[in-house]
Amino acid sequence: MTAPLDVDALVAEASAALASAGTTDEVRQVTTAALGKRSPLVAAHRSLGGLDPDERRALGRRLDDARRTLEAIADDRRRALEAAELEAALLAERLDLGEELPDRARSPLSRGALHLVTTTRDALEDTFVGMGFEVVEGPEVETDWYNFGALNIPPAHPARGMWDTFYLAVGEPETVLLRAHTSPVQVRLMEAAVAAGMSPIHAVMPGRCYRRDTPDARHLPVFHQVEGLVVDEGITFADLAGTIETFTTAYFGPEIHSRLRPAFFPFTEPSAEFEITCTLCRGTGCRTCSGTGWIELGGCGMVDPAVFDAVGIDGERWTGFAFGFGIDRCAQMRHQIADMRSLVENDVRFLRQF
Ligand code: FA5
Repeated sequence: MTAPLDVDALVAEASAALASAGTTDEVRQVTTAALGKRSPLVAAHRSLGGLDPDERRALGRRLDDARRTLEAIADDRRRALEAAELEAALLAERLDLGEELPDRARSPLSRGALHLVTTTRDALEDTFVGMGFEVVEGPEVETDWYNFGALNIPPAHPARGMWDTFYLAVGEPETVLLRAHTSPVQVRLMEAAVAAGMSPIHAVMPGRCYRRDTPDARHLPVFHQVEGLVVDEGITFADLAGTIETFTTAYFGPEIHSRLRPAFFPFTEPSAEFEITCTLCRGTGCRTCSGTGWIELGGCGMVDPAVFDAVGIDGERWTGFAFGFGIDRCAQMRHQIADMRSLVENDVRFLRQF
């Protein structure tokens, strides 16, 4: 007969061991020692058969209670240790790159923004799309034919002096160039329409242009234009004037007026210069408008029959108008920028205003 088991002492001892267990592994070891197959508790259970029924029932109940108590304590301790172990692992694996960086690098990033010329181009496209035009683009590196020849400006024609052109050292001299205006895109568009069996054209063609112009308050050597072309049956000069007026008020607001002044372009006849009220002085005259109160935005006119001939359109049946004006000039007028060179100096203090 073995000495009777002191159940209370066993429970007290095992709970103290569980309370001081520092890892889930230790909890497992203590639990196995107190409740496992070779534990005094299980041995006591096995010896229950040798007791009389009353003693057997009483001790059996105490042994079961002790097991339940210890299991509950072990569970709580295991859960608490698991949570602590997880937290420690997360802390150890955390990568905080920012802590090593100087303050400036940790401050919120300032977001970039689109350049004023880009947002102006977008707004102009939106205005024209709203008026029923589609948007088309063409190449910046052009041939003499598209930039000049097809536009009724043959080699050595005096009108070439209107566009001081950059030529590329490719092929025969002066045959490949950086386009000096967006008008070559009208030629490409009309050729494509003819190739597709000819149907009406209502398009605007925005893009970058290049000229050997000295930078000043109203000129840059690299600038942007938007070309417009309408070809249909029965188009007249009144349609052109109406389109220019509708565009001016839609884009600049009702207080800005437009006017057309007779001009010359080899590819339109009649031709006009398209001017708007100077937005800097509201028409009274200032340095930017050279004291005239008006700023030239672009040129326009009825498509010259010679251009229709060059692309193979029947000028007896179809008529059309074209216009071309500066996008940078538009941005300048819309935002009252005294000097166009500010647009390309990349001073963020200036650019951030828009
Ligand atoms: C032309 O380039 C013609 N292709 C416009 C045209 C198209 C006329 C269709 C008739 C029919 P012009 O050289 O005047 O025209 O230039 C038109 C506009 O482009 C100018 O009024 C101005 O707003 C802008 N522009 C011209 N050169 C510069 C420059 N160096 N810097 C900034 N803007 C410029």
